Amino acid sequence: MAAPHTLANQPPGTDQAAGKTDGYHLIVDALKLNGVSTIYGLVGIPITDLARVAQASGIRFLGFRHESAAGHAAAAAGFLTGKPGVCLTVSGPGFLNGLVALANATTNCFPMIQIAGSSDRSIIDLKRGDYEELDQFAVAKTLVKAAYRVDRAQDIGLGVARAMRTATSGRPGGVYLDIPAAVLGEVLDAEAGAASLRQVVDPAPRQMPAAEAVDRAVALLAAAQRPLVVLGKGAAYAQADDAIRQFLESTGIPFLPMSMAKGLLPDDHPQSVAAARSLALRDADVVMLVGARLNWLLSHGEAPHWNPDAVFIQVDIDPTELDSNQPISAPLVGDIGSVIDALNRHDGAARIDAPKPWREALAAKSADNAAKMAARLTAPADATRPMGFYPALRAVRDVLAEHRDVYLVNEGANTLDYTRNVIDMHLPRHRLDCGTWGVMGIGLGYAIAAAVETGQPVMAVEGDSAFGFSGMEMETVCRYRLPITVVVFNNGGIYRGDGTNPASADPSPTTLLRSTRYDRLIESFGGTGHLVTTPAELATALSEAIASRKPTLIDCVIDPSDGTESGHLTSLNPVGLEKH
Ligand code: ADP
Ligand code: TZD
Ligand code: MG
Repeated sequence: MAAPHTLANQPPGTDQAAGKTDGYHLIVDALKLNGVSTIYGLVGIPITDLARVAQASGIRFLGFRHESAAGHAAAAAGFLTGKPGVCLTVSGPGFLNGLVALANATTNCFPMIQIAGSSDRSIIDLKRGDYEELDQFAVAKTLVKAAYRVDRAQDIGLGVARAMRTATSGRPGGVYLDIPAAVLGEVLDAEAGAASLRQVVDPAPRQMPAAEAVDRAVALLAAAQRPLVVLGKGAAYAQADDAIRQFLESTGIPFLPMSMAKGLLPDDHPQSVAAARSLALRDADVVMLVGARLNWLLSHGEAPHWNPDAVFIQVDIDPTELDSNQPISAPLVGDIGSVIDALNRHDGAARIDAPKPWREALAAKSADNAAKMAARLTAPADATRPMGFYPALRAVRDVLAEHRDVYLVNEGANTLDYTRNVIDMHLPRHRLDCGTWGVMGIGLGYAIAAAVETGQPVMAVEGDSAFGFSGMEMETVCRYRLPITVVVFNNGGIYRGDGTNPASADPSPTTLLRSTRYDRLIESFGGTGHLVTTPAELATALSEAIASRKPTLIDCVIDPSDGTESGHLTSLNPVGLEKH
């Protein structure tokens, strides 16, 4: 279909000369004014010209093959930079595809804005049937932090400013900004348009905790026999790395990083108890949660995983998070940087000193478990079977040890669990994974954003099923020539390859084609593919890929019998009459 005739169809710049502007230009101007330098999206009616105008104005537009991946990229950009990542979609189904990512960003507390064009309200509201008709505003509202609709071009500046403020301030999240097609094409006086724009001042203002709240927390920590700090991805997001490190090192309190907080302090830090997680949770008497929720990922703070007498301190920007699972004895509501600064400056901070017997017990357990892990990683391979997860990850670990600045994206079930446990991180915000929802499909979107936003090499370690959710974005990776290496752990299935299926002549529900050559997929896009069957081949391919900074896909053949159903989450599967 032909694009609507608007000023945006003209070469860039001619609009200003005529003293006129339009909705397309105003959106781009409003985004630029608020520091947006990249848009992740997928074009079509009515937003194609919006992407063109953005590009012509110097904003980078990354065009994807599916809106979910574009949305996940915007979400990752939000996590990495602390500024909302922007995703641009068409109306109806394109909007819905992107909405998965916007909801996921909201769940993970990442700042993101999805801008979608929408159809004619007078047709939508009477359900008269329009091209890609959907009441997008009503749909989005229930799933995201906030939804706004701009009904007049003169309100674009206000709409963008509100989206910026809402996505970033307080608990970050996803904001939907609905722009009807008619508003995009609306022409108005350039001067009035420019005057309508707004720059948001201090989009995420600091929020200091009250003095008595800090006193309360310090008193609990000073009296603790077995204190523990849990660092969540909120702590990574807060970019208060030095203050957090100072607090932990001056108090000696052992810390447990949640998966996306790995690297906030290096995983080989002597106070990390990642390798003694069970003991730390079971015995800690005072637990300080920093940007981590007591949700399913932390067993809701319940026994037997946790000490039933544990007392909780929680540092969070959202007061309604507190007491959502366990009673919080010392709420510390504020932004993590301000709260940790207040703790560091408190007169009583010097009295906080994690008792030696507790530190020694955790260190001993960590050493014990680390030795067990080392034994698993160095066990001689069974030559009669394909490579298992451990030998493969040993190769990944050894290569990454030489390249600590590489960003690691990770999704799958067994692939996720094994990789998280084996691969140490050394730098903050360098690990991105399935997060709070345990969602598949984030892989290539997150990897693309990490490469675009940081300029660093990225490695995505993907289960073969997980990869399939965004695999077509390999073309995007190749088109933009991004320094991304994707490793597909090809075990021929969701969780594991089943081989034969006693229940039906069809493949089992968890089966995927084991013979798939994922390396050939990238070759069709002009990238580099490798098929590897040994750890040595994997290590060589990885080193080459990182050094080349060129798009690479490594199909890594994994023993289909090595994984377990649902990885570490087997127990979440309901059991009915029998185990099927
Ligand atoms: P994890 O999954 O790593 O345990 P969660 O996503 O459950 O982490 O928790 C992140 C928490 O961090 C959320 O409750 C969110 O409100 C909080 N948060 C995010 N940014 C900040 C910030 N700058 N200051 C304080 N809390 C924050
Ligand atoms: N769909 C979405 C969007 N998210 C999900 N989490 C799932 C489906 C269910 N699911 C998991 O929880 S893990 C997984 C699916 C489909 C894939 C596991 O297979 P894999 O990894 O090949 O990626 P392993 O290494 O074979 O376990
Ligand atoms: Mg698999």
